[in-house]
Amino acid sequence: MIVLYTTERDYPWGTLRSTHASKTKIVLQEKSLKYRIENLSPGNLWKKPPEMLAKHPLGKVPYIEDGAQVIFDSTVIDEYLEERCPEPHLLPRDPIARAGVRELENYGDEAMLAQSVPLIWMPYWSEPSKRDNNRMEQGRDLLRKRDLPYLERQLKNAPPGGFICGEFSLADTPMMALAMVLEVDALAGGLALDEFPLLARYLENLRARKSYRAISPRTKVAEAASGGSS
Ligand SMILES: N[C@@H](CCC(=O)N[C@@H](CS)C(=O)NCC(=O)O)C(=O)O
Repeated sequence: MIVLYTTERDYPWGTLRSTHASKTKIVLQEKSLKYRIENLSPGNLWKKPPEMLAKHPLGKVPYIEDGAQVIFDSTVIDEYLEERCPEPHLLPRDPIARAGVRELENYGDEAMLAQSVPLIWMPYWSEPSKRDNNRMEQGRDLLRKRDLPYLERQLKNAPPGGFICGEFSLADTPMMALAMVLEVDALAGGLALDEFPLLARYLENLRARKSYRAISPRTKVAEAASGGSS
């Protein structure tokens, strides 16, 4: 069975999860792979204890164990899972379409999950009185001005299928994490999506997917600690 190392915690304002590990959880769910969660304390991401550094040289999550094999980095893990268990396909066969999926996946990861989204998401791991609201607003601004207009344009030109590259693919996995973050942020009166109608509908499509239940802020840690049938 695959073990997914991540960070998840229940709060009164929703269950929070590592955004990058959520990308991998979605792939495990979409492929109905059997897995269990090893839930690390969020403090380990700062302390980086030796047992964590032994598995991931940067002491980040996610990493997985597949038998004796340890694999780290959400994108690397997700492509590994795609190769190990190709059905259902999350990468198209056509090389150009495949490059398109990887571009969007990379944008989601490098621009959003590594830059704009943490400015909003990290403060939610603290009590409301300890949150840096200016920092959160900077993150929302970056989304509003750079990332969401780009996604709205991509959705306008996307092939039919309802997702960012047409059929559901690896490109949608960081957007699932975005859907999770914006769901929590909306409860706190966060970002309005009126200027981005295609994106608003797309995020609802993502939240309606069965796999989203495993990362939904409404799903408690204990309710999504394992999954899969094969
Ligand atoms: N490129 C890595 C990024 C992973 C990452 O930044 N994970 C965050 C949690 S969502 C983390 O571990 N942060 C701690 C740190 O940056 O040291 C991946 O895709 O897995």
